[in-house]
Amino acid sequence: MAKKQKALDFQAILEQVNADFPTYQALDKDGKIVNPDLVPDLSDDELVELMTRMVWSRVLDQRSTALNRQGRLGFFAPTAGQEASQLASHFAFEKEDVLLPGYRDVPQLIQHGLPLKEAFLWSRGHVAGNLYPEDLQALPPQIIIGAQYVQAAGVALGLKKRNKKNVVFTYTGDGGSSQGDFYEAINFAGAYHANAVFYIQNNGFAISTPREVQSAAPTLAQKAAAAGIPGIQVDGMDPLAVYTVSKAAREWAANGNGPVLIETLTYRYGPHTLSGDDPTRYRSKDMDSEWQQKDPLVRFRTYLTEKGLWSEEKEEQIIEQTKEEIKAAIAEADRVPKQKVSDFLKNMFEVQPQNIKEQIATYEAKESK
Ligand SMILES: Cc1ncc(C[n+]2csc(CCOP(=O)(O)OP(=O)(O)O)c2C)c(N)n1
Ligand SMILES: [Mg+2]
Repeated sequence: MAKKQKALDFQAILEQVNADFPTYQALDKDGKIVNPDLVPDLSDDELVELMTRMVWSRVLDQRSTALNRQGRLGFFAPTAGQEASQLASHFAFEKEDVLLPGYRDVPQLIQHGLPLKEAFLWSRGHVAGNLYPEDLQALPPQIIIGAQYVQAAGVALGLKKRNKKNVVFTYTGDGGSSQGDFYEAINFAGAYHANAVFYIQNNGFAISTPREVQSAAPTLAQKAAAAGIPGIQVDGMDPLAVYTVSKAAREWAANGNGPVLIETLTYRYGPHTLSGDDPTRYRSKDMDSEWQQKDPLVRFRTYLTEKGLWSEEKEEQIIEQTKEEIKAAIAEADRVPKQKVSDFLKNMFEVQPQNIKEQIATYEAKESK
């Protein structure tokens, strides 16, 4: 009898399921290299460019927050804290790779080619914010949690069937990794060995729901196992490790080996969105400051300064340039004529059904008065 019990050792099975998902890190919070094998092969110019984008993103976050509070912007999901997770991952992809962002992934979308003006129009809910340049390989940010994963699986299969060496890359959050769409997508993409890189940006919270109650799994990366694909957890505050892991995952997927799931451990300093969330109700000051010690900009700044590639003056210059860029883009967005209801209705269908035609006629009559 005792022998039978031994044959069914669930504790051992559980330990096996939970084993081997370490956190990959190259650069620690003090800006020191802790794993030379994970230091990417980037030129000095590329390293500077990556830091420039991260500083740009921090400024965009600050200015967007201010513009929102002045009533000059619409929807905004803060990104400060997630710069390495967002910009260092994006840095590993090619322009022809297809980006399927979530609502918090606007910085990657702009870096992929969406004009800033259009990003602001999207924030305001203007149809013109969804008219993408022909050569922009991306869909608009997804608001439905996890839905972009299913779309990514489809796009990835399309790339595979057309023998493309490109990939789709998509982002969800820790909360998103509990959605049915998440599992369906990684399973489908895995079954077809489709060209996809799936990100879970684990920032510790789904609005106010802490990561600990989101799943019994100790890592979200291990969810890959059930889909038969590689899963990896990376320090999402470390731009070097995020880049290295992303680049390798991209290559793996582009070469027809199937998808990869990457969990980035990160934190959003701000509220969930600027639509009324108060993070002090579910996060402590201690927790905030613990994560601020891990800040991706601080550690990358230290690393680059020690290499003689960065200075305070350089950073100041980038901050000023970004502010100017934002000022110009918001002014451009202000010059776009206000959206009419008829414009919005015309945007919905290529071939309009009768009821939509009637609604367009009704609104056009009102709008012409
Ligand atoms: C299908 C669906 N359910 C619920 C919501 C409401 N909602 C918006 S954001 C959010 C939390 C998402 O958290 P997470 O995936 O961790 O992403 P984060 O916002 O932290 O980046 C929820 C529940 C939604 N947009 N879509
Ligand atoms: Mg989250």
